[in-house]
Amino acid sequence: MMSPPRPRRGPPTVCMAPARTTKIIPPPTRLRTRVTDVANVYVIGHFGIAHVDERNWSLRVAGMVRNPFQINIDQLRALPSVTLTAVLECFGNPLQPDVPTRRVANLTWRGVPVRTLLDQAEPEPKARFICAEGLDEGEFDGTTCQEYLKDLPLDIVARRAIIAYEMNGEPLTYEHGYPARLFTPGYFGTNQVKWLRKITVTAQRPKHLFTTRLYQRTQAGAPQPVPVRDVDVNSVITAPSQEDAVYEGDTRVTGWAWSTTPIRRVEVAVDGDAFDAAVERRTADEFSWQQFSACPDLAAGTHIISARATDTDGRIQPFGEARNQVHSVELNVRAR
Ligand SMILES: Nc1nc2c(c(=O)[nH]1)N[C@H]1C(S)=C(S)[C@@H](COP(=O)(O)O)O[C@H]1N2
Ligand SMILES: [Mo]
Repeated sequence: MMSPPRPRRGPPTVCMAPARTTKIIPPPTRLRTRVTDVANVYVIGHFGIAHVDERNWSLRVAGMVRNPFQINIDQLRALPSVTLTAVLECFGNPLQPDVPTRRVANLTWRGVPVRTLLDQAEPEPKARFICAEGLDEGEFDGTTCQEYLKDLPLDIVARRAIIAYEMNGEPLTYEHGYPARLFTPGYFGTNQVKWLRKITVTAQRPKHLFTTRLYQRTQAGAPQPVPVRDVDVNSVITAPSQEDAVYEGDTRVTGWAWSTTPIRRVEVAVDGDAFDAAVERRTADEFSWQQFSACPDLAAGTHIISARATDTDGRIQPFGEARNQVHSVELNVRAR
């Protein structure tokens, strides 16, 4: 049960409600449609869920710009919009780096390119980042914050980020960031700031719990931790699942694979014997997941089916102890 929103002090634009921890979402093996129903999308709010009154909402664009300004929701909706389909994936609990989460969805987003707003604001030549601020506030990991804050590289944001106000053709729900959120295709969920209120253009990364403390990762061979941005190469098998009745003979194995760059190969393995699956195509500037399929001939008995994706940058899913580790399903194949 969700308790009623608790009014916060200050402007009457937003109330914080506790995050609904009971939302039951299907396991990844049940995400069988290309576009995931909003009902099946995971929800993360570090401080809870913000309920925003759109009549008092505005988005401010400021910082190292020549023309700071703010717009209200009607002005935002009146601007030319784009629609795109892209993956939303949670990096996982920042305090548990090696636990696979498989909180992922593929959604259709509609919104205004951030570039449109930047063109109006005119960033100064030294600007390198945008800092996106959410209206939510509260405590996480023992630290009290006045806002959720993320910094993103200005060049990537100008190229592909949108101020999203619709998911799957409907206005965003409260849980997913109503009335508007930042969405940068190809980036992990932590960057997709919900309940967006401000974009500040800067030359440096701001220090904040959610910018320089949490959501940092040290990649193999790199000396310094880097912020969590590009999604990793990953895949899930969506059929068959363990609960399905599977009979000996040819069985169609399908699933979704995604990364920041397109997927170029998915190996499906039956009890460790790998072969190449067919993979849908994607261009470098689309960010939808891609379907893979294969038809192994399965004998009656127990089999482990797994899928391992490789992207066009040559990144391959690891076998174990990683958030994006190879996904496997155990099947009990029956005799006919
Ligand atoms: N304002 C705000 N935006 C946020 C968060 C948050 O706590 N506050 N959580 C982030 C994280 S970690 C994820 S994975 C995504 C989840 O988006 P969803 O709840 O719409 O699925 O929102 C991101 N944006
Ligand atoms: Mo997340």
